[in-house]
Amino acid sequence: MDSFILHADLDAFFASVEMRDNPELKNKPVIIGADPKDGKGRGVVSTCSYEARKFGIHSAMPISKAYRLCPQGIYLQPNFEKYSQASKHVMSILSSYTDEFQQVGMDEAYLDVSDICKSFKDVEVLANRIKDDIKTQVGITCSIGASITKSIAKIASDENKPDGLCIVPPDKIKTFLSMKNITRIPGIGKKTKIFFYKKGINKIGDLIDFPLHKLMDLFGKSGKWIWKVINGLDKRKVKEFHEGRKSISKERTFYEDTKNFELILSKVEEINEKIHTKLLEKKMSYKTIALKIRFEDFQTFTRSRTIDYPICDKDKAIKIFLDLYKEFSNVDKKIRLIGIKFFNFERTSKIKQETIMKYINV
Ligand code: TTP
Ligand code: MG
Repeated sequence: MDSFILHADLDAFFASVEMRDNPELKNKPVIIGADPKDGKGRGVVSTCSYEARKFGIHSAMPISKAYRLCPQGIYLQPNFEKYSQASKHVMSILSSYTDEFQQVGMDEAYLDVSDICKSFKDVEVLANRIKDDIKTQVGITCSIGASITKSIAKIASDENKPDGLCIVPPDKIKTFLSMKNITRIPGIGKKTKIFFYKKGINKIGDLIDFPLHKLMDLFGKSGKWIWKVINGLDKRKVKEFHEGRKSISKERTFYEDTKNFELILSKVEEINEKIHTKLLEKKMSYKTIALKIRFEDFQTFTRSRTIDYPICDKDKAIKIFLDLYKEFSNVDKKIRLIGIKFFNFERTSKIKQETIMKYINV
């Protein structure tokens, strides 16, 4: 069975946040980076708006060169605190759709949505919903690529930027790749590309039908990787990432807003189960459980309860959750998102565990 993988990448990220916060900057060439000091500044461009890109400006370009290309541009120094907040907000939206979520850097993430989608039509609906969520809740746009592997999803997210969506089903992968430069294959950097150019290979299409052994003869390990990417056989998994947290929470945005209690409960049970597997693995207990609920009109509530002693018990957790949920059970609105969170952790010490085990064995 093929997987359905999404890759989301924010558009002109730092510049988009600045444009969101200052509408006067909209549709203008905005350049984020070092101070240009009337063309004498040192340092580089971090990123720039799509309007600025029309002047030939791009990330990592010396700011003095950017200034020469577009002296009328609006030059701003980066405000990392603000970008970090926007990034966290985006990542919390993305990870609310599935556990199979992997953040890469500040503005990119992969999602394996095989559990939620059964066809590429479903993938399209979901991707548009995610794009809308980010637009309305964070106020910036992202581009999404979707396919059956991480590498093709990543190449696809770049295809229709900004605010793009590009879906590449397995039978379209070769056509999609054929006219693209060889450097679009993840891992084939600027240095390796010279090696390919020397052999007369420029576009992916130049080697698209090469059998594995020929690619390996020509390019060794890189050849094998290229063959896997081209043939949709890059099996790298979307990795979860939860290390070093003070809390563990999971949320689910429903595919469609719902009032169906059984569905809501089954989602909560599913995420509750997953969190407990992790907590048991890490030998962690918690004292506080919180519920998060968002209705169709985006009204969002959280409620929590702290108990006197640390536990790690999924049935008790559900009981407490349902108790907290009671307050909302008569609200006549559909639910968009449901979440559960655990914090106030204590490490379940080895000694304590052994004692418990002895007690149970008696
Ligand atoms: P990118 O996703 O590479 O670029 P972007 O989001 O600005 O534009 P695009 O629409 O093409 O995706 O990088 C994300 C952010 O990381 C970017 O907004 C600024 C920062 N960055 C730098 O500071 N220096 C760099 O050289 C690059 C590439 C990015
Ligand atoms: Mg980006």
